[in-house]
Amino acid sequence: MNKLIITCAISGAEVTKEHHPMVPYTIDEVVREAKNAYLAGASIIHLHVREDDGTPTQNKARYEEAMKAIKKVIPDVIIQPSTGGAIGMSLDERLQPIELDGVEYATLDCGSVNFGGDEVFINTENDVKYFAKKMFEKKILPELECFEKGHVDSVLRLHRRGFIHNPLHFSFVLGVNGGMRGEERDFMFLRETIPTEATYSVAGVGRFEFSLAELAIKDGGHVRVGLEDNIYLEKGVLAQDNADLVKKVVEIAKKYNREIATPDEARKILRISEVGK
Ligand code: KMH
Ligand code: ZN
Repeated sequence: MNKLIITCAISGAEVTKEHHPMVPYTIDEVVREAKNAYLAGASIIHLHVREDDGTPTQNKARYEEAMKAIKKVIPDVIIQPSTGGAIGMSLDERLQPIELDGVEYATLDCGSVNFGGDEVFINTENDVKYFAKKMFEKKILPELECFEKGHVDSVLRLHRRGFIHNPLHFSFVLGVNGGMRGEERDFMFLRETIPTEATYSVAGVGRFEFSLAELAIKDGGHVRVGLEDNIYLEKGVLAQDNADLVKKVVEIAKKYNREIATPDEARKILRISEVGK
């Protein structure tokens, strides 16, 4: 089977140090979490940045500082900045990190979803087209984040109409409060919908993190874990840090004889060199 790409979502915008003390805020903490996740087996770091006090920001200069600091210690890692940012940010605020030189990959959120309580993460069809165009122009691979089946269908429609381009790499983000659950049947429904030449990764939120990871590993898909999505190794047992979550995925992968992709192998699997052509 193909090698397994592990993405680590080290920081997020919603989880805080009150939830888990290893959620990184400062640049030093971001580097620590990225480096340890990489050493544990992650080839991609999904990155949100914060001010030192923990406030989420999409500030370009802050991203630049974080990305340079990460690359200094792990130069070959793929850094995937978030263009989702935090709820309530404007589109251009969210897009700031893709203006930086050297960005090869970024998230593209493919539809709106309730985020629990009164919160709605808004991504209209025109927003998706706008983000996709910007990323295509900059030859940045969009990770097509889909929180439910309608988002997948919408991507396929926009792809047929020429607004979203090959290569297609989906991320099924399941288990968000207000979104689609992450049971096996939910995973299968999405997985069977995407074209055979497309690649995909799963990001299970909360208790769905490792059950979905196992399904994807068995199926030849890829996996995202990290404190952004889940803070527990198992019920009631906090992970020590991001690397701890990555290590658990590596253990599951061994069971199914999936070798772990290096960043360069991940670039090939995702066909990053074909982006923008
Ligand atoms: N923080 C969420 C509102 C992404 O990174 O693209 C959006 C999010 C998705 O985390
Ligand atoms: Zn994110």
